[in-house]
Amino acid sequence: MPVIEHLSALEILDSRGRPTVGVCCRLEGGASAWASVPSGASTGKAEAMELRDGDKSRYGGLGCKKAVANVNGPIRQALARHETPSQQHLDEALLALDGTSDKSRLGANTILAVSIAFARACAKAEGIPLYRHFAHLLGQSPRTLPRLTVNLFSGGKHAGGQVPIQDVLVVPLSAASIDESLSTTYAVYQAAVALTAAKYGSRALVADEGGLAPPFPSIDAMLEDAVESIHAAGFAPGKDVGLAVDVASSHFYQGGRYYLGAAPLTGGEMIEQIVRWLDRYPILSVEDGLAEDDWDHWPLLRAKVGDRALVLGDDLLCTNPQRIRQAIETRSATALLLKVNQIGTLTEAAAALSLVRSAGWSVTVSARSGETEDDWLADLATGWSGDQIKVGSITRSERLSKYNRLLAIESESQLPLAPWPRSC
Ligand code: 2PG
Ligand code: MG
Repeated sequence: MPVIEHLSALEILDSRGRPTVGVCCRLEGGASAWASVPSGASTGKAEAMELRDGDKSRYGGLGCKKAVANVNGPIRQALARHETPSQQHLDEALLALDGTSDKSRLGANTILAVSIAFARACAKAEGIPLYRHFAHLLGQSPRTLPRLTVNLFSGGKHAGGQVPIQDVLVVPLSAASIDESLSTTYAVYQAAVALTAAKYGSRALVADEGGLAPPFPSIDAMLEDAVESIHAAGFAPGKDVGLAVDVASSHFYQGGRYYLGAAPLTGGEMIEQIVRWLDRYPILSVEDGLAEDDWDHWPLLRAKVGDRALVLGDDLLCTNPQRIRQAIETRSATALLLKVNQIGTLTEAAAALSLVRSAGWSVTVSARSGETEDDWLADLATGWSGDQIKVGSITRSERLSKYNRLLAIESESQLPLAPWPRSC
């Protein structure tokens, strides 16, 4: 039975140069592991709270020294030298120690770093790869590798808002492996670099998640350019390579209206707009097509597009079992964007996963826009049989660490790639 011998934390920097938390967990017997946690920019209102120092003289208040002190102080005191029979025991102990509903006392960033470092140390102690350990937490074996959804173009909060929607992603559909998915994506990405240079005179400068972010004159131009890049790379749009979009519409929703273009749209009009995009472009997944609070319209969105594309909830659901239950009851979505740091522990994220699986939904396991070089997400997506993974573009090393880990997992496990899900 694992016994934590020592826990220690360090404030490190993420891919935006902002502080985040890394934790080292050492078990009796010597297995020791390190894990660090990501941070979002386009966050949902219902996300668990990250603990930040608030001292404006340092990193504009974003420092994580308090989070570090929580690990090195009360968390270590409570957990070290006690038997921790399982991940669930650890996570429940952390939740009890925190004692708040939003994890604001210890911080969701603090708690998650401990949760993942413990999981990785246990995998080491068992002598198995992390993805297998993650699978075992759910009482299963790894079955598939997640299909890639890769950021090509960025807008919204990840690129200074030159277009309101946040991401256009490519989905290598005909690829039969992670290896082939990445080489396909590379070809499309290079075609997009050439196309944006020719059209907008822009160098291949990238946004927070490594996507290209030229000054698209409109959302349609962004989507047309994506389709043109697929063609130019020699692939058939919708057959070899499809598209996914993160509309991230909570961030242009105000007073019941969507500020997408010149005229504000009602929820019904926003849905019509999404249907028009689906008519014109090979879009297979629509994330946050509506705002997180627009519960009235989500069932209509699902009814109108659920048989053509994934109706994927990010801000809507925040990986939060309570919100997911509401969405299942109201038939508001068909897929969960699973971000462990939105909820703060592996155990609660597993509960979220189990809920959506029982409703027959699909799951996209997702990174955040602020990431570290840590690659545990690739193991999680594999161990938990995520249907898709969303990590960002194929530039920037904090993204590549996850893709490269998937390549290594593929090479050692020979697991097949998950098929694109049928609509539910
Ligand atoms: C999203 C994520 C990842 P952020 O909205 O899906 O792309 O962004 O981490 O900024 O919330
Ligand atoms: Mg999103």
